[in-house]
Amino acid sequence: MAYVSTNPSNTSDVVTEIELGTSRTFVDAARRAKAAQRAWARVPAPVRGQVIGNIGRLVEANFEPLAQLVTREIGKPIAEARGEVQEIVDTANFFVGEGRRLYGQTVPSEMTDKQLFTFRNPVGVAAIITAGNFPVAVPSWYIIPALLCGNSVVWKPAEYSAASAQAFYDVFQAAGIPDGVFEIVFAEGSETFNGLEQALQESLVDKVGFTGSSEVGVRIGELCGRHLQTPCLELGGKNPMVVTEDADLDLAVQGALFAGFGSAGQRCTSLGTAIVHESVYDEFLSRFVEAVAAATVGDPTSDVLYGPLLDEKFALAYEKYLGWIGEHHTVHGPTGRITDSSPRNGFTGANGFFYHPAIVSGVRADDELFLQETFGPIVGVMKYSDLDEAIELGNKPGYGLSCSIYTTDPNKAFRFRAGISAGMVSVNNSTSGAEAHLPFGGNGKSGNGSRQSGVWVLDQFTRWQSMNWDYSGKLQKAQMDTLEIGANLDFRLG
Ligand code: UN1
Repeated sequence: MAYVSTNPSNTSDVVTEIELGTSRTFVDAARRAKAAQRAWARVPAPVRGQVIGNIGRLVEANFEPLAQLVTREIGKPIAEARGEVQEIVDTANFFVGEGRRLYGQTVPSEMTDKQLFTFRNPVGVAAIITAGNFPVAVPSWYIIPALLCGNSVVWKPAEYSAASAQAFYDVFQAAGIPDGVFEIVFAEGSETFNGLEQALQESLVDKVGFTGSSEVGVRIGELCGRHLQTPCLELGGKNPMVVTEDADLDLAVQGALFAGFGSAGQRCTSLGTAIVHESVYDEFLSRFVEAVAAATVGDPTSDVLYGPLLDEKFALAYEKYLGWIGEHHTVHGPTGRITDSSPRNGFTGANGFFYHPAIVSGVRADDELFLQETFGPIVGVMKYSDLDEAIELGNKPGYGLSCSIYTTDPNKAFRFRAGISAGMVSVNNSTSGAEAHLPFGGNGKSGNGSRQSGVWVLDQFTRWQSMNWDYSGKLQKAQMDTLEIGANLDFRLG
């Protein structure tokens, strides 16, 4: 079946046409990956690190075309697309060094003439399934460490970012990865799921990495659980931003603007609800509304706050979320698609999936709008009166990816950090903006506690193996043949 990936800023611009595979295509790729993995694992880690270094250099050499392609295919503003490509380079740079570390330990034994060791072993074949809102950065968070650790990878990117995925794949292949070690498969969700199920049954996949919706994450978690596997799940978010009574409001508004509307609110780390202290609520709200009204929306190849939604599928889902706006809410400005009959000041876009930014105030804790992820340019605003209440509200939707607090009081910042369930906490910063070497991941509906990036992701793509080596020349039994040193435990001072 053919799939046509179009430019969401101008739907008559066809970016690429691809052939979608079936579950069989997926299983075949997993089989090739399985066959290639052992030889790859035997390549010394520092040499695998060199390949990762080459990937970093190749991405740098192809930086601008890759960023432009991301902008053309999913409508991400070019400045953010460049940031995204930079994130691949940052990840590669980090893992070059890890190729020379990938440390195990030497551990003392309780017996003489015996030594204990630990080693990190690759897991095997990693099946990586990613979304298209970060079509190249997020895949790199999985694929680079997976390869570095000696795994082979089968990657199923989102169809609607197929051209960006193919470009990413081609650049990686140019770095000298042996045949079969990195496979790409284009397929729809249901075919992928069936293929994954079969591949797990045939022991062709040893680890699953998935970035996408909580709903699909649950299904993948169930499937992996049946095969005694723990997937690395990076799911949705309903990320709160708390603005305290002592916050620098200009800073908070700037942060809310970027967190809520950057990438048209389509990051899993996007701001969901601003929870604002009652004493600064009106002031924050009016400044926020003003800032959003003044922002430029439109052509993502230029300097805009945001461009179109990723694809038609996302536009339709977003329209459903807009339906959650109720009578008790106040909506500041028009909502829905930007058209000739619903224009926006300073709009620079054309015929694409462009939507008005929506600020909805008067949000309540039992609103769908408060409880569910609303992937798109919409931010809820609500009031709180004491910090414990704000923390409780922040946790209530049951996600736990990222969050933010704007405050000038360290006491509040640390109380918030300890109370909030999110995997990432920003203080005086946007809810988005993870750096490539800090743990990234969520809890609750945002994930199963797995963490990507930095040294933390090594635990996803390796398994610890322990070794003990007795060179005493006799059988020494652990716990039984250990040396004992006597002590006078009845000894007391005075
Ligand atoms: C995602 O939306 O899946 O911190 C990841 C950020 C980005 C990553 C978001 N660097 O917002």
